[in-house]
Amino acid sequence: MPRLARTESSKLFSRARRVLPGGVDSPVRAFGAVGGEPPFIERARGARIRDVDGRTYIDYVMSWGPLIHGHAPAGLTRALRSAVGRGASFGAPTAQEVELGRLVCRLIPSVERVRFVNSGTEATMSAIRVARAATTRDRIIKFAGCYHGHGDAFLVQAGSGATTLGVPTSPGVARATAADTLIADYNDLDSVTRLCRAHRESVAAIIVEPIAGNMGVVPPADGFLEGLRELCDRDGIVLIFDEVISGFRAARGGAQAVYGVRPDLTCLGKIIGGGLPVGAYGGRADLMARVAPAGPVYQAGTLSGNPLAMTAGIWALSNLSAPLYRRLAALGRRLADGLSAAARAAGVPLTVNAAGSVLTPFFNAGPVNGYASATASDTAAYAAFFRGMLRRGIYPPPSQFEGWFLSAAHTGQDVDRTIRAASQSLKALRAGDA
Ligand code: KE4
Repeated sequence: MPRLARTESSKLFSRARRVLPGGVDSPVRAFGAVGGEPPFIERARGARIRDVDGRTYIDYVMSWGPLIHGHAPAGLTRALRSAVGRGASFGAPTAQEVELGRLVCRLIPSVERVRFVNSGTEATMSAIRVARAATTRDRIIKFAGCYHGHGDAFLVQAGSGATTLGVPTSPGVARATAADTLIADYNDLDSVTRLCRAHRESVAAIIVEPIAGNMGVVPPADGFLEGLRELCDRDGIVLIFDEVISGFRAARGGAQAVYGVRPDLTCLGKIIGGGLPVGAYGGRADLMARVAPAGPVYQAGTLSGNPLAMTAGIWALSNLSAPLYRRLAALGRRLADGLSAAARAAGVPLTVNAAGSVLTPFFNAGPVNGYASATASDTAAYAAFFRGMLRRGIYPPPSQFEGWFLSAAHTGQDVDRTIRAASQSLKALRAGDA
């Protein structure tokens, strides 16, 4: 049997593993949960990515959410080309930070003041620090399966890559730190009420993804977010919405605009930077007034608010329009309905949860409404389905517990081609030859 020539991606992956842990800079990219080796991407445009071996794919990872306008939109490229000639970073105030800050406060009314950082992780780490300072309490409540970045306080029953790789509670997190992180069940208000009662006067914050995206997509049950708001008002707890995924994705005003629940602090990322590294936290003026140098809560960052990233964020947020969200929602419904129909025709149990332009097909008879039901999904079936889609030129997230993202660049034809590929992959799965 002649040896297959090694692909350029495979050669790169071998070299990568000699210098980068696992060959990647973020665990989920290594395909550990779906088998095989990851293609190394050389370039992208619109809804398509191309790997170093010249293969192109319709992309549903979209850099894990930031690229609501698609890859390399012409306007963004022009804006960055113009900005880069004026310098990448000054470590000094710039007009661009003010412009993006005003945009964020206008789009998300609960955000009266905002601080830019460089990642969603920095945003959530900083938000709980503000909450602890404001309440002089130490404990936080998070939800099993929700992911808020890799800050120590959050790597307790975390979702996303932590769940994907089967390490929802990471080694290296100090026991004392983990002890201050209390775990409730998403969409289960009683589990939160019990923790608040048991730890009365010691809970500083409840942090929640208002639309969960890191156990796969799980929308909030009716009354869940309202119930958290009431609990926080009753017990003097800071309510933090981690809208790193849902911010500017669920609607221009984020999930809080969709559900009409006003958090005290909001964490943002992904779309806010248009693909460049930007995170942000913000909210009530009285809370944010505690952040240095206005107040004593220290938080800083060399590249925070740098003019290149701000330029990308300004372009990304300035080009969010009502017609864009209507079109994305229609595409999301078309893809969700098509995947469900393909699974029914193939006789494969599948539950598709969708929230506008982000969705997850769970290999699970359903319903999927929390961490327990999400993690009961057949991850081996997802892995086989994933490999079938990749072979057919579709690039979904390499994990059952992530969202599939649509963008302004995806077309109805892209979605129909994706559904055809899914139908073939599901039939092959059912026949046992995926
Ligand atoms: P970053 O530090 O990765 O910018 O943001 C952390 C974060 C915070 N909050 C939510 C709700 C998030 O989804 C994330 C990061 N999302 C994951 C994927 N779901 C990033 C992908 C990765 O880890 O490679």
